[in-house]
Amino acid sequence: MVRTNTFNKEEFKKDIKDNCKLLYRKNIDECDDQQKFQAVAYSVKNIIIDKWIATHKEYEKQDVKIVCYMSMEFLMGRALGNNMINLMAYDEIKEVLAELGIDINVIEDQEPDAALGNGGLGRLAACFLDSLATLEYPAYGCGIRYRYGMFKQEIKDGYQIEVPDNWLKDGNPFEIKRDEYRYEVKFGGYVRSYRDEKTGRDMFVQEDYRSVIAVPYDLPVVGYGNNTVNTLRIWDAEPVNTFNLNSFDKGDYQKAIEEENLAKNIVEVLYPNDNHYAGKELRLKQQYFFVSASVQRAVDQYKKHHDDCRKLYEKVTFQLNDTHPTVAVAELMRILMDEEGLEWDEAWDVTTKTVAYTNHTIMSEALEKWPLELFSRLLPRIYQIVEEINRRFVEEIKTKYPGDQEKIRKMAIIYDGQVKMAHLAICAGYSVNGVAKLHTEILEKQELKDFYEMMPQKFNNKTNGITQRRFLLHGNPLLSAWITDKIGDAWVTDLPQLKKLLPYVDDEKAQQEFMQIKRKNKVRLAKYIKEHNGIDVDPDSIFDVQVKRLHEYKRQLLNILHVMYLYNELKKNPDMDMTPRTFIFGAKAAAGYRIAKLTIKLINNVADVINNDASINGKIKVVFIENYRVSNGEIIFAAADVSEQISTASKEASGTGNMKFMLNGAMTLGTMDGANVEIVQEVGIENAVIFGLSSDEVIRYENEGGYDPMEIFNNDQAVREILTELINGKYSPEDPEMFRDIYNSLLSNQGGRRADTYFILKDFRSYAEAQKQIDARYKNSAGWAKSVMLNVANAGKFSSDRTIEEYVSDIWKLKKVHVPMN
Ligand code: AZC
Repeated sequence: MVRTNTFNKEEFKKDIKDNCKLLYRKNIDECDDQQKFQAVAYSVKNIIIDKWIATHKEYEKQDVKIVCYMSMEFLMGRALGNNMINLMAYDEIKEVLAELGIDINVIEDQEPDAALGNGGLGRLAACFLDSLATLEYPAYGCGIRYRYGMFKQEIKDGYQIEVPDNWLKDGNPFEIKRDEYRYEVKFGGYVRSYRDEKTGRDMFVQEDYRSVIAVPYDLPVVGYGNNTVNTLRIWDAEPVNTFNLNSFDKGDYQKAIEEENLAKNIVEVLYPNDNHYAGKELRLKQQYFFVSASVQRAVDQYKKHHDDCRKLYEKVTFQLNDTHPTVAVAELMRILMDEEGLEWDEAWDVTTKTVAYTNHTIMSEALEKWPLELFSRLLPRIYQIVEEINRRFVEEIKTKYPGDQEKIRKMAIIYDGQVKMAHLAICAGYSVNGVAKLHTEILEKQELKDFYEMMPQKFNNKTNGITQRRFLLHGNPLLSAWITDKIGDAWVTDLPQLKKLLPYVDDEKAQQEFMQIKRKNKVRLAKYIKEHNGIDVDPDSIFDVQVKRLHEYKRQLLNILHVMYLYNELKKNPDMDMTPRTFIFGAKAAAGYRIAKLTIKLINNVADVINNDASINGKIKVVFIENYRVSNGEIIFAAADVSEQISTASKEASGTGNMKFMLNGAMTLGTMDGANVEIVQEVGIENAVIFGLSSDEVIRYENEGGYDPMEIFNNDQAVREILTELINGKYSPEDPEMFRDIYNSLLSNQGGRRADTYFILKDFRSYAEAQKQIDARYKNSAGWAKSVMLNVANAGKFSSDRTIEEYVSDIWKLKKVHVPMN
């Protein structure tokens, strides 16, 4: 397939100028930067729109099967640059803007990140959409149009402050409101049942409910160099009838107010928890809201061309991104039975061929379990259906394992006064997948063992991936150009082509070119850090980076404890031979996650002390980058030498940041966890630095009730020293007790929680050794260059294009649709 664009520079220039007039009644020179961004974005949308129309015409014409990727989160980042890239018009548009005296980077920086997600799970959804459109597969992303996305993080006095992310403030030029696809979503009330005398069927009607209207906004998802433009459909909420508020109909006054509030609240804000379930009523409302609207829409779309809902699965599949959209199972059953008149068995047959589930974590605190009281009050009809699904499932378990109460306790959907969403998703889904080999193995052997034994055919692995269009082509233009110069540009849609770089890894000139590019990217990041943090960092130091959500299992604490240790070593031995190192952190902590926020404060306080100690000659610098997100992430990945992937083995389901670093030529310093295992397999163990307990060892310790960190404390003087520094005021002279909770979490059991739950002290020495190895390896500059080039050359597997092809052939069974343009 030939990927091309049909870009006309002069037309485009005129279009931008016209937009300035149409939108702002101004000439282009009178517009401010935000207005210029809007004008440019509308011009780009103008190119997209014909393709978007053509794509959906073609889907209808060919009556294709479509995947609905159902997700509470889509962490899209900025759209403008990505759309320009995928239209293959980036350089041309950059030129047009230059001719108008406009700097493309300034324009791109005007766009707020669409941060409708927390971390890996939401960003994965965004990468998947990019790959689906590029590979010409029919797909919808289905989600929520949060008025406020992931909060903006400010660091004040070392503390994280959460600032609301008003991302829609200036309007979103790419979105289109689809008023014609409005759906009512009902909450609460009760279910009235009666027998329909004509048909003899039992009927169920929800009464005395409160409802909202779901209104979709569509965002284009542009395929790379083709005519495919898929849709991310995110739902906004509107009150059923605002008019009631002004009426004198006092009887409805209360209801009208309640519905007005429901509409206002339901899509107000993204819950800022990553890998953690908070169990809030509003969250369940959000889930049912977008799921109900999406499923209603999918069924209506199907009925446009088909009259037999028993074959719905031939035309649509719902992929559940974690358990968050799992009410889709019961909602689809409800629509098929209560509205389309199918019998239970018929509806169940359709549902279990339509819904598939992806698990993204084994962390027990992330498992969604809704209290029966809440669930049945909010969703009375849905609850009835879940009860019946559970009743039948328990019968099945009894038949398969007669007399085994334990199986029922462990597998039932409803148990102990709770609805267990993962059990519902597994019971109803036709596919259950993990997101990396190791993760899927742990699911099968441990976490979901009983389910795997009962229905092994459902289980499969889909190792995650990332899109090289954003994380290399857009984020790292220098390296992209270099690669294309060496091997051509086929890698943009076929990442394993990077293997063609192998002949260059021993070539001295190529190594130098590669490291020069890395250095330029480090200078770019250094500039960003200077502008945003006011800290000078040395581009010739090793950039050692850990950017990801802040979570205890990801062990940012291990990293900063090691920095404290290294600092002590350096103080004791000022002539210590080490390459200067810049430790770079970036992480948001959930607003209510106390120990995570305290860890941010610790990192910043350690940074303060070390960065201001002139006696170490700038050999160590510590930087905490404020408000880590997709857009500055692109700059960070491109500049990294060392990629810190140091989660406690078995805890990180996959990780995807690890892949972004690898693709940009950083060395992984990591544990054998998640996709790190597969990264090492691809690049060779000698081109990564691996340390720490294995997942088997961690699981064994956990089954034995932990280990004794006091033994390490008592025997390892250097460890004792840094731990003591947590409570002697070295890093918090104004309040020596400040970090007491971190100290305690490492050394004492607390209310059912084991001391050092995440084996930080257990892995400390092994980590420190690994860090030493990094220093030694970096000293050999040719060896280092070769290793990081090998990382790039072997990153092919980690394209989300590969992941999507696997989902398509094993789970979704979609056909490619080539969209013609006339
Ligand atoms: C994350 C996993 O923690 C991460 O390892 C994985 O790469 C990512 O999903 C994408 O699969 N999980 C989450 O963000 N959240 C939950 C609830 O699992």
